[in-house]
Amino acid sequence: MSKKKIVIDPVTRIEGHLRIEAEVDDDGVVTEAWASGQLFRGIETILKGRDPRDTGLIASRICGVCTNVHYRASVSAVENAYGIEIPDNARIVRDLVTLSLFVQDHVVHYYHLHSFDYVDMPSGLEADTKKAVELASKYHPKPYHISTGHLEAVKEKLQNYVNAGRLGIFSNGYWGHAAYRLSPEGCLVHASHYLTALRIQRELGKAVAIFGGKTPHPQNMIVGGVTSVMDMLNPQRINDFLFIMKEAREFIERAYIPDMKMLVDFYRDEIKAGDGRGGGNFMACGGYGFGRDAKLFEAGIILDHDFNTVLPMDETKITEDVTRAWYAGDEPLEPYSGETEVLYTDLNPDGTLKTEDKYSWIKAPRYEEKAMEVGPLARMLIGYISGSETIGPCMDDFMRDTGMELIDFCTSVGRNAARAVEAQVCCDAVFSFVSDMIENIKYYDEETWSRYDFESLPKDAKGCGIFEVPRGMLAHYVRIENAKVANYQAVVPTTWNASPKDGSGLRGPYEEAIVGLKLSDTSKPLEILRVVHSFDPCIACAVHIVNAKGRKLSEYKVRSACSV
Ligand code: NFE
Ligand code: MG
Repeated sequence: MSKKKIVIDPVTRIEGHLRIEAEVDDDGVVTEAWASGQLFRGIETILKGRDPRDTGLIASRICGVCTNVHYRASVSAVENAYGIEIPDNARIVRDLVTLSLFVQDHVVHYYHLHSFDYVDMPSGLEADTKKAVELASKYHPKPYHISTGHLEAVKEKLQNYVNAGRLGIFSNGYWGHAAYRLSPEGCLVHASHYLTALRIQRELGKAVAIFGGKTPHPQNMIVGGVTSVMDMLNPQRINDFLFIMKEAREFIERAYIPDMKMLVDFYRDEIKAGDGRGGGNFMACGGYGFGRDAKLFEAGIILDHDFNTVLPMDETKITEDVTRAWYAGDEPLEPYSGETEVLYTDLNPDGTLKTEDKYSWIKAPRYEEKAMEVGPLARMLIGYISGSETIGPCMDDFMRDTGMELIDFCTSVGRNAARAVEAQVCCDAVFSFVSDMIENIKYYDEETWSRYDFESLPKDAKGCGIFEVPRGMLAHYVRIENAKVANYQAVVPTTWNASPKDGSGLRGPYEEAIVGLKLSDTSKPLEILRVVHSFDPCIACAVHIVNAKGRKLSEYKVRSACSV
């Protein structure tokens, strides 16, 4: 049987620069895959030699999508190194910023980055608006902004774009592809919510900025606490925040979750076929405490899709392997002593990856030598199986209404369903966090910063900041020597999910999830895009190149279309 190579470079509608190569047999089945991060990150190197109190602002620039999380992880790593406990209100304010980001990120990901892998948008023009209202009403009694009048207006808007030849960013979609299943009415409902989601995500950006100061790259954190004191004590600011979150909650309940149930209905065959199923290892560190003992996310490990057992997660078992990445070193290293020494070995003369050798700027993190999937799916599975009172009821509702089982979530469509459920869980939790904060303030606990004297802190220390962020578990590790940063490593969610193979040849999660897919048209690998997008890649979290003198370090050629 002959094999051919499919190259997708760049993968669009993600953050950053990702290349996928896949080997396909005569039946259109993917037999091997390689995921390659195409640019170098240098932030870890830039942080060396800095004052530990400054790392947050620099690390923040790792990414402007999961904005605030690298800032927070970095500040937390330094606090952990020095043994500084932050006040309860500071933690809540940090949680409010991060959780509103979760919701914004998830809404943007589904509607604006990913939905068109499932929604054949131009076919929405053929929809019968009355039938579209009936369809949407199957999934919620009061669907968000769905009436025949509103849908006629959406159709007209779409038609105007098409007539004017101004499909813009949509013009290169695989419209009409045989793998699309959603009816024209389903497409129209999605197109309508796509437009509404533009406004909702903008409002959520404001919510992030209320306590964060601005977004992207909020500026409200310092080692020891937060600076958003006036916002926290101003009832109007709290009210503005709650107002936006309430509006977002409505959108999630009446648009996002029902649209996801509709997607499950139309793509049930793909779910049952296991399209996009990965290796079955999941990991989460849990966190976000509220009330007395309750937690939003649970920590744990699931191996080989065994949903009867959640094993404890031990962060000391994490290593990074660079055998197949463009760095020097052939021993897996624990992150405190991790190295970022570039060893670029180039592509083949024909421009393809050296698939037997090094082929990515992304390192390969492993947990006890296993590749692990992180993210909303991992969190929802681990939380559900651990009996979480925050996650359990939302997952139960979704499973009851769709007939989905836990294994069905371990697919491309299922990852999206888990993400939608998580958006609901996060939105609900925000209200409890605000109540906790108001309760503290009511009893005169207005502390937002733990005082410390930098000069009397230890000169040598090491610490880590590990917590859940929209795409999975994020960890920053700092080693301080002589009151300066001696070594810094960030192990980022997309590093886990998009990792290349390791020294033993074990595939990363994207690669594992792509292998075995059957493509209906190898010249338009829509099924591969569905898998990759379902993880919500952010390669920017793994790609920074900075040279203060503006000297050219390397030249990269980016192809503008998918080539076969
Ligand atoms: Ni750049 Fe990020 C999130 C982090 S990604 S988007 O969520 O950390 O891997
Ligand atoms: Mg790293």
